Amino acid sequence: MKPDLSSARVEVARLRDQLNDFNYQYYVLDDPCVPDAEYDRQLRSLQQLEREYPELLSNDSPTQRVGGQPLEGFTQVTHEVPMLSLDNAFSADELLAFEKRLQDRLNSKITLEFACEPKLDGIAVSLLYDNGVLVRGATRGDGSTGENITANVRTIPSIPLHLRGENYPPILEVRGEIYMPRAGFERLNEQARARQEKPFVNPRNAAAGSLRQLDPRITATRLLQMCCYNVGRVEGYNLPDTHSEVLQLLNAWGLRINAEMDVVQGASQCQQYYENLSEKRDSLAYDIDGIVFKINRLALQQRLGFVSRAPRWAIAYKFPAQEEITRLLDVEFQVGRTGAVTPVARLQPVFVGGVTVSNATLHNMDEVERLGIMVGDSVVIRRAGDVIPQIVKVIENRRPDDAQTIELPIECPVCGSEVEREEGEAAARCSGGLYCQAQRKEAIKHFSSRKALDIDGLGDKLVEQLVDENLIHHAADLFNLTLDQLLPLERMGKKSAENLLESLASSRETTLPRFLYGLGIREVGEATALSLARYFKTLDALMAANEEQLLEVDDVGPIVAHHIHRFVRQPHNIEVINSLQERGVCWPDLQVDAGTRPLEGQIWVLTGTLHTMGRSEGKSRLQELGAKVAGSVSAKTTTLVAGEKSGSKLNKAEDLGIRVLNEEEFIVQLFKLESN
Ligand code: 5U1
Repeated sequence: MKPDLSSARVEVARLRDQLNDFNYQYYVLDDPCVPDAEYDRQLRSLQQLEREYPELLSNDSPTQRVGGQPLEGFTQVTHEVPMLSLDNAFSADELLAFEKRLQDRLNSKITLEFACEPKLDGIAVSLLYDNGVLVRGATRGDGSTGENITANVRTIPSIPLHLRGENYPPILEVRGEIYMPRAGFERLNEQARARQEKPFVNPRNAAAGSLRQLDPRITATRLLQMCCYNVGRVEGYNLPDTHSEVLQLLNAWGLRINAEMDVVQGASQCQQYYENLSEKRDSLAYDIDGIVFKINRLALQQRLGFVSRAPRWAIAYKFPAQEEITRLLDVEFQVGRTGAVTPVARLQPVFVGGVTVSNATLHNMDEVERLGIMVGDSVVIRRAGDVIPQIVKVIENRRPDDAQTIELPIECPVCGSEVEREEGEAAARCSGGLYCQAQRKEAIKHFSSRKALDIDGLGDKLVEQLVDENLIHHAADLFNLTLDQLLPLERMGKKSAENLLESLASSRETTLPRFLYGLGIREVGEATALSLARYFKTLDALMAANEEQLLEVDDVGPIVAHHIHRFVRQPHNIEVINSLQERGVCWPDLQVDAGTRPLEGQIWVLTGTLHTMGRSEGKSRLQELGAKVAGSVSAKTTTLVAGEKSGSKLNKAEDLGIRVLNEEEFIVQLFKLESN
């Protein structure tokens, strides 16, 4: 039954307060208090009432985030108080020099107090609240004039349309950074790739592109966030004495501030903060490019004032750049274990993200084409976190006249066999199989790797030497090596040679899943090897299976079945498998009882550091219980185990409403399941 107007008004106010509280808990405090379904139910009730009583509609209602029509263009906004930029420091010495400049200017040697927080790699914006209502959102622009992006900022859930509480200033203009968390960036690029569109180069560009949309409905689909770091203008209100207290106040009014914000004494503690955050950087849910240090006392800030467009009282201590420009000197083609011929960029060495980079993979010829890259080009390379360096784009207007096109070789650069490219496949492959020395080396490296036979002391360089010296041709030859053969090798002492022979002897005893994985069959990773072993229980049964029988196995589709079937029928593979067994490689029989696999059908993901057992042990114990363990979180994930320093996977799981266990909860679960 339709309520009367006055009870509708009360209910509308109650629902708005409730929904604003939920939003605040979720987006500003990162502490969700109700399931998404509850939020949706209340939002729908509010929408229903606002439809029934349009006179109760208001612009700051949580139902009104996404506006109607696309804009024709952005109008200009003048910043009454200019939006400043920051001076930079790039070393501990420059930080000390900053402290000294401040002390000299203040004519005092007292230890200065600094507020510190990460410098987010996003877009600086200003938000204007008039009597608590968000009336304007603007980009920084040149600091004096920016663009009016109100319709777009309204779609960002961590930006309140109305300030919380009652005790806010009649006029408040806050500044901060709008950024795209890494999980949102990955999701956006996955979608772009699925639509064959060009992905964004980095989260910052993705955030900028999202804010420049004329249609706010598009912005609303992008995962954006805002963290506030300063007050531009305030009227009718006395701010507290310190910057850190101002931030707490902003937070109480419903604005998001950075959770890493801290207050420290003197440059030495600033340096400590910088180092701690450098270590934490990769595990944060968002990109940062440095730390901002600000004199905490506002009175001191005022005494120090500004030089040109930057305050004297603040500095951005930058991390080593993650993007740099360098030149593509050459492209070489490397041959991998499965014969894939990969173009590798040889670069003019460049210091980026804290290391010198001189190589980057170009993945395949599709990528070469997508980038439109030529030898001699100036390129932007990016190294974020532990991720391998990527060439993100070519600076076309710097292309030299003698730039050369990159061509896929017709013959394998290692063995001279024909290079083939199957239809629908991005990779080109050397057709030489185990005749190709490069493929043989990679196959042996894979066979001895940690997840396969785990042969201690047999590094990549040693495998290469052994193959180059013709001491081994395939994996089985490893088990015939003698001390006399090893001792003359480069950098091989007697002790290392003896240790290697010992670890070879002990690695003979393995498990069927490890052995199958170690064979290096195309598309057979750890999980598939485990499923195959569980299904067939013996190697003979697997080798005798036809493609139809292989398709019965979990994880095995037609392509994988085809690769396995082909592999176990090739005479040289049969020969290697037989020799390995003749030379003592063995495993215990597998007797897996279906009753002991309570996690059958579930998909788990492990992330962060697990102190008690490590991820690899956690993974195999889950697999023993029947779970599939995946590397990334998707809507199909059943449970995420989040160890210490969990980053974007945790955020994504939370966004998708997936069950998350911490390390302790995970161990309790494991014990329970294993003891059943
Ligand atoms: N975290 C943070 N980023 N950031 C950027 N604080 C901060 N402060 C800024 C800027 C431009 O400027 C104020 C010092 C005015």
